[in-house]
Amino acid sequence: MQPMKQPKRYLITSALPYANGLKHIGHLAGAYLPADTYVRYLRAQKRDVVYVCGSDEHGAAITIQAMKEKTTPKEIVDKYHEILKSNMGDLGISFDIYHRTSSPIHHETAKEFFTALNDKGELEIKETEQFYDEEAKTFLADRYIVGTCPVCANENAYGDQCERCGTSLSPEQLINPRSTLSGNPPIKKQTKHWYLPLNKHEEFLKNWVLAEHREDWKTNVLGQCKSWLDAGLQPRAVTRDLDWGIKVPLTDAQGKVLYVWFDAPIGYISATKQWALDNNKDWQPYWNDKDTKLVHFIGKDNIVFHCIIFPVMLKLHGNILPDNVPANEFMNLEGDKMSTSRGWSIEMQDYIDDFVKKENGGDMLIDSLRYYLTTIAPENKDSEFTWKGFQDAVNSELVAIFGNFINRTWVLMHKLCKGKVPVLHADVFDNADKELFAAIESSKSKIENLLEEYRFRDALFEVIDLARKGNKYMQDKQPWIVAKQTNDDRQPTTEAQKSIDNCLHVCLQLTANLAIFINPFLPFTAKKMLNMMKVVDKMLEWENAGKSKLLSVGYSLREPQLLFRKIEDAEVAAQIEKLKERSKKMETNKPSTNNLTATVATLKPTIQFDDFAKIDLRTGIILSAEKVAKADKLLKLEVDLGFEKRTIVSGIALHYQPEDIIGKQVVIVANLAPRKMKGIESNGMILMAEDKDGKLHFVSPENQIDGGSGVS
Ligand code: B3M
Ligand code: ZN
Repeated sequence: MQPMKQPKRYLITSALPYANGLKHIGHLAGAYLPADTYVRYLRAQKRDVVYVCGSDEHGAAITIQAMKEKTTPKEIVDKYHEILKSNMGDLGISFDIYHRTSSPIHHETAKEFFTALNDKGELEIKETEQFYDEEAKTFLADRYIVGTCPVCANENAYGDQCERCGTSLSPEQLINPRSTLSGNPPIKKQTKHWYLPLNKHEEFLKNWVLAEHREDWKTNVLGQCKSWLDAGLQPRAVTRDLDWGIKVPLTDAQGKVLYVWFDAPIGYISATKQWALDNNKDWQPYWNDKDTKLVHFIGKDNIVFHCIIFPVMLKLHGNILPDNVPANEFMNLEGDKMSTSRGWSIEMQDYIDDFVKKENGGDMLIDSLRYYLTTIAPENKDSEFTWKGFQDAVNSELVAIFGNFINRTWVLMHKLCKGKVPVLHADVFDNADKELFAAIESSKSKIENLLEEYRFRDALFEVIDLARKGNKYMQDKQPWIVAKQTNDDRQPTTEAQKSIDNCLHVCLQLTANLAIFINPFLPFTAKKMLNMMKVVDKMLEWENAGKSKLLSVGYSLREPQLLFRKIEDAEVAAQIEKLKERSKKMETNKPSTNNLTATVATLKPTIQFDDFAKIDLRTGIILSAEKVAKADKLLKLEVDLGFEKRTIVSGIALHYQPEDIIGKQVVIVANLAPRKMKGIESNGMILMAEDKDGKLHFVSPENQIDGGSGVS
C-alpha cells in the first residue's frame, strides 16, 4: 500500500448544537467525543489542526423554545450557549473555539456567502404557496408545522424532520399537517423565496460522493447519500419568513431571514475566522487550500446537510470540500430511543452533577464515561447505553484490566525495586520480555491506522488489549513469588532480583506507552499517569509511542494514584430509578391542549366499513403480568380469550404495576400479525385510551362477560 500523503493542515468540526436546551450523552457520543479523540491524536502527532464548534442559535428550534419558556429567543440562546459550552468543557471536549452563530462575525460571513452565490446567479427566486397559520399570521416552515411522518407514522413529526425515524421532510410531505402555534390545520398562501437549485449539481455530487469517496466514506453515510441522489434532488429554499435569524441581505427581502441550515454550517467558517483573529493566524488556508483536510463529525440526522447541501454551497463559493464525514448512528438508552423531551435521556449536565462534581477526583468519572461511550459508539449501527453496561465496562475493563495493570506495576516497583526504574538485564532477557516489547511496537501502527479510519472503538480495544497483555505477562512472571527466593540476608537472590527487575522494567515501559495510547481517549487518566511517572506532557507525543526506552533506568517515580473507581450497584439502581421517575413525570406532565405541540391529533382520514370489519376485537382476561427485562415500558401479559391463551407485550409498564392488573377484563385486537418485542412474540394488542395527561386507561366492557366475546 502507498503511504498516505499527509495533509498540510486539518480543520475538524463537530455539529453545532442548537442552543435550545440541554444535550444528552447520545449527542456527546455521536459528534463530540469521536472528534475530540481524533483531534487529540492529531495534536499528539504535532499536526496543524484546528477544532471548531459553537452554538447554533437560529431557526425555529430556538424561537419555539423561547415560546415554551415564555421568554425571548435571545434569552434562550444566551442561557443555553453558556450551559453547552461549560458542559462540553467539563467532559474534556477540547475545542479550539466554541463560537456562536449570533455573533456579528458570523452574520457578516453568512451574508457575504449568500450574496456571493446570489451575485453569481447560483440562486433562483420562486413564488410558491406555502403553509400559513391564519390565526398566528405566520408562514409555517420547519418546526412550526407538525404532522404524521409518511415514513414511520410518528404523529408529531416536524416540517423539516421526523425525530423518531430521522427522515428529512418538507412540510408538504406531512400527513394531517397542523400549526404548532395554534394547533389549526394550515391554509396555503403565496410567498417568495430564494432557492439553491440542488438539481443542477447532481452530476457533481454523484462523482464526488459516490465515485471519489466510495472507498473511504462509511457505508451508512454513502447509503444515505445514494438514496438522496437516486431519488433526484430538488431546489431547496434557503430563506424563510421569520424574524429571528440572519436578515437576507437584499432590499426586496423584507421580513425574510436565511434558513438556519444555510447559515449554521457557515458557522464552521466564521468560527475559524474568530479563532484566527484570537490567535493571530490566517483563517483562509483552512477553507481555501486543497492541502487542508476538512472532517465533519455529526450524527446521522445531519448527513444530507453535510454531504449534499453544504458541499454544493462550498463548491459554488470556491471553498474546499470535506474529506470525510464520519457520521454516527444513534445511541439508545435502556431499551428506548434517547429523547430529552420525553425525559428518556441522560443529559451531559446530569452526568456532571451526579458523578463528576459530586466527589473529589470526579475527573476519573469523566474518563469512565468517555470510555464506555467509545466502546459502544454507534459507528455502524444504532447502539445502546445501559447503566449496567456502564458499570460492567468500568468495573471489569477499566478497573480490572487497565487500572489493575498500572496499579500492580506501581506497587511492586515501589516494593521490590526501591521506587525506581530498574535495570534491564540482558542476560536474563527472555522471550516473554521480547514479545511484550514487540506487542508495544506493533500496537502503535494498529492504533494509528484505526484512528485514521475513524474506527475509535476498535482503536480503544487495541489499547485495552495491550494492557491485558501486560497483566498476562505479569501473571506469568509472578515477581511477588520470585521475591520469595531469598538469600541469607532475607533479600531476593541475585538471580531472583534480575528477573524482578526485568519484569518491572518492561511493565514500566509498557505503562509509559499506555499513557500515550490512552491519551486521545481518556486525557484525564493520561495526565495522572504522567504525574505518577514524573514526566512532562511532551512524553505523550505520538512519535514516542511504540518505544521501549521511554523511562530511564534509575529514575525515581511517585506513589501510585487511583485512576478509576468501581461503579456500585446502588449507583446503577439510583440512575435507573431516576430515569423512570423523570420519564413518568414528563409523560404525565405532557400539556393537554398545549398549542405548541398540539397533542390532540386531528381525525384520521375516513375509512370504509369493510376496512373496519377486518379488525377482530375480542374480550379477554389478564391472567398474569410481568416486567420485560431491559424494557422499562413493556409488560408481558398472558391473556385468556376463553378459547385460547395469548402472550401479549404491551407498553403500559409506566402506567400499571403488574400485580394490579391481574384479573382485569380488556379488549384486544385479536387478529393483529404477531410482532417480536425484546425477543418475545406478541400476539395481539390491548386497547387503551389516553387521557389529556397522557395516562393510559384500559378499555373494557362495563360488566364482566365471557372471554373471547366479539366487540364491534
Ligand atoms: N444544529 C442540528 C442538530 O443539532 C444542527 C446542526 C448544525 S451543524 C452545522 O442536530
Ligand atoms: Zn418518521
